[in-house]
Amino acid sequence: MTGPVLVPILGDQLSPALSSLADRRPDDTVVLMMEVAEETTYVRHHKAKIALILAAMRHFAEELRAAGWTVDYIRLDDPANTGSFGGEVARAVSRHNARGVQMTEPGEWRVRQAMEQWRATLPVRLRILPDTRFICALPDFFEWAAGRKELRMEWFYREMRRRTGLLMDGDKPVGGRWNFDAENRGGPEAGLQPPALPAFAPDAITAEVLEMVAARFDNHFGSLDHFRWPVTRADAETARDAFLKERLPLFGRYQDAMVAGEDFLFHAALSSALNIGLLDPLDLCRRAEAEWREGRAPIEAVEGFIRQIIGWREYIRGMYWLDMPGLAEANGLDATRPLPDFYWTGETPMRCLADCVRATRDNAYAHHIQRLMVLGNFALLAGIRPQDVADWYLAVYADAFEWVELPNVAGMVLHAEKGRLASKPYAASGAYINRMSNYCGQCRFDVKRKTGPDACPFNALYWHFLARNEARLARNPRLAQPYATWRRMSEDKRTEYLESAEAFLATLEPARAGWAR
Ligand code: FAD
Ligand code: DLZ
Ligand code: SF4
Repeated sequence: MTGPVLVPILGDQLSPALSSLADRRPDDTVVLMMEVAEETTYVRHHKAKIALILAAMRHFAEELRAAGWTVDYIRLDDPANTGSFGGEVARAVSRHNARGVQMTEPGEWRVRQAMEQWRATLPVRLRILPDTRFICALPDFFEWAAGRKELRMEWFYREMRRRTGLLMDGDKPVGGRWNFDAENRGGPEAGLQPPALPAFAPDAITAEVLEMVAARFDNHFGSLDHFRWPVTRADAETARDAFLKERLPLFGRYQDAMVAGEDFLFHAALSSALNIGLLDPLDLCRRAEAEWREGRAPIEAVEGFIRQIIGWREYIRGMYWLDMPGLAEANGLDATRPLPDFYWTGETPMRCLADCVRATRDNAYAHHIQRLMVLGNFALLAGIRPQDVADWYLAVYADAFEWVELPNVAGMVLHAEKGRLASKPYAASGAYINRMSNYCGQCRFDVKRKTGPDACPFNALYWHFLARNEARLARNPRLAQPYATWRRMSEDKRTEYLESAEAFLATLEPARAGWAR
């Protein structure tokens, strides 16, 4: 074959600096972009997630064409579309008489496995290059992890600070501390008024995608009425600049707060733009650092934000590739309950959960503490099957790709890997949610009551969780105090907690089949 080199670019690889383009010349390359049924339905993604990715892909194709690249763009409704990456790459190789295929490694294990199979079937060589948009290359992460007994994020994060020089004074952290987390625990103070997110009116390309998604994916979860995500690099940069100016200064203080009806608070809402390649993580961190150096944002906000990106985001990605494929099957706490239906409908008298599901349905977004301490905490305490929970998170969030979703769900939230990512499960009773939110005042349950039909269900579920996992968790030093409290309770009190939790669990309706897959 004597034609050009084919460079397939996936829906979360929308960066002009992609490694697969770095050594290519436009006159000897065809870029292939593919809208394929398999990717739109391997879980039944939120409508807004599909719209985001397809609209961003179509805009990126235009961006590449304007820069001189030849782009072969396959649309979902093309009658010849085979519906899979593999089928479309094979068709394109033959259509262009391509002499080779060159790609940046994909973000998901599933796709990587499929690509390895293509090597046997494609008539030309397939070259797979590392994804250099991440700050820590995978071999470096594996080297960091090798031989360590405990793979704690905090140690990795310090390495990344040293390596990037972010918030460093020579070899010392600025302000004399690595971590300002203790200053980041502000609750929902009355009158908290976060600035609105910038709104991007759909242009003709986005409007066409929204119409197609509404018609074709009508039976998928979620609403398109509030579609707000940036789908071009220019809009993502506008969203970034608005965050740095208007919300970053208070990001740290209210990072863990939850306010009913305030869906974004002071969070960045930039994860989808980062994950699909419209923003560069290191560039974003350098801009955040500049806000602190120029006195426009306090250190606890900027350090907290940078930690999420060079710390958590990079660490989570490394852990995914380190622990796959076992991570997808992990169920260290033997949780077997099916996902309750209210995760899809939002129909539950528990105000906190109802508001988090409502926000998820409206925006394909919930902020971190809603995902971790409300939706995730409930799944942990109620013993929901990790694979059901992971499918739900993968389907419902605009920023969800398995490399970032799965370690957060299975590792952080469900303790399915028995503490590899978190030294203790993030289990909490209603008191935590009450402290960090204004949900409980609007709830039919009483957060102060411990048992009975009017008591906040999180309270009895918390003890039920600890009791049923005693053999697995009681030796964890970080749980010594709650287990000591449990053992000090009278037999009657313990029975009351367990019976109250059982009575509540018996009311949960399992999700109707077919929502996620
Ligand atoms: P901010 O709160 O403003 O944080 C800034 C950035 O830090 C985010 O944009 C994100 O890139 C990064 N970040 C923060 N926390 C994490 C984390 N734990 N892991 C990785 N990156 C992080 N994030 C995703 O991008 N995709 C997911 O599918 C996803 N699933 C999650 C599932 C669960 C159960 C939990 C607890 C967290 C999950 N997260 C996921 C992490 C986090 O909740 C989101 O990144 C964040 O809510 C995105 O909103 P934001 O941009 O406003 O983030
Ligand atoms: C999530 C998604 C969706 C919904 N649709 C497409 C698509 O049609 N074409 C495409 O290239 N990518 C899509 N994606 C993103 C892919 O699922 C993602 O690139 C892989 O999972 C690898 O991370
Ligand atoms: Fe949630 Fe319990 Fe508070 Fe109701 S009382 S909002 S269920 S934590």
